[in-house]
Amino acid sequence: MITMTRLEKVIELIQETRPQRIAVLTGAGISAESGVPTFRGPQGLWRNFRPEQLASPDAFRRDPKLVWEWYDWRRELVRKCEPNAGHAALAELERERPDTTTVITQNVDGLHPRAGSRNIIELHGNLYRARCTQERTVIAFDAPLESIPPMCECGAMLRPDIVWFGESLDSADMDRATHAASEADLLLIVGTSGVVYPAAGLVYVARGTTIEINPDETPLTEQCDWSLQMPSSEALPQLVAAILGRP
Ligand code: BV8
Repeated sequence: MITMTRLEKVIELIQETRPQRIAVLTGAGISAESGVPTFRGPQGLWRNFRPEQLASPDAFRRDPKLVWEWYDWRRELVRKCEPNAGHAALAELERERPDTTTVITQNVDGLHPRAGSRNIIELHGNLYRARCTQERTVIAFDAPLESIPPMCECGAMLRPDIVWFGESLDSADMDRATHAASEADLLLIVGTSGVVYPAAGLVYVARGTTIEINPDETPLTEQCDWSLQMPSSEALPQLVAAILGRP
């Protein structure tokens, strides 16, 4: 008796149910194989700093220079990374199904747009944007820092266009993400430890099939219909091929 692997069972389920509306919630794990450090775990970004120390309005008020140095370090690190087969598979899915594919990402690394995805909801902002602390205008921010902290033309300080702990997410983004997650026939939860809210809460509004892709178990695992404990760069190309009805 040859037992089907869990991945084969999931692929068979997708081939039978032929889900149309696909939403994907991604976290740092989808970028791990691109060389971008995750937050938690042995090599995580947080191993040296506690999130509150750097990714919070208090940290920025206390020491904007330190916070900007940390984000500048991350921008330069991510700039050297390339999207991987997982990002590419989601971009391919959207090319084939432009009206029914939504990527909801917690990541600020900009690898989804660099891979070609367009219908993206960046819940936590983006490393390559900055916001004026006075006028709240948002600018593309990709140049190496001339001065730390960088200043807006109006004379006020710029801050990273990132949602910090204790800051509310953009309500329009959360509404769009909640709509996409609840309307999806299939919600993929990829590379997230499922500890940060309100993003992790999107799994609980899903009404379609939920599949987690993560080598580790997370607090979301038992909430999902399926858990594929494997790297996303291996799983996503196979799941996208099944969704697109390819052999
Ligand atoms: C909010 C930007 C309303 C920064 C981030 C007390 C006071 C204030 C708030 C709270 C509080 N208690 C709880 C909260 C709510 C808080 C929260 O959830 N805290 C948690 C930690 C307990 N949330 C907030 O503050 C949010 N705002 O609630 O506003 C409010 C206002 C005031 C008071 C109360 C509420 C704002 C949350 C956004 C914070 N900003 N990022 C920056 O990036 O610099 S969150 C940060 O964590 C990142 O953005 C990241 O996206 C996010 C989640 O992490 P993950 O993406 O899941 O990454 P992680 O490393 O954890 O996991 C990676 C996973 O990948 C692992 O499971 C691993 O196994 C897996 N993996 C590894 N390799 C692979 C893989 N998977 C697949 N393939 C592989 N190859």
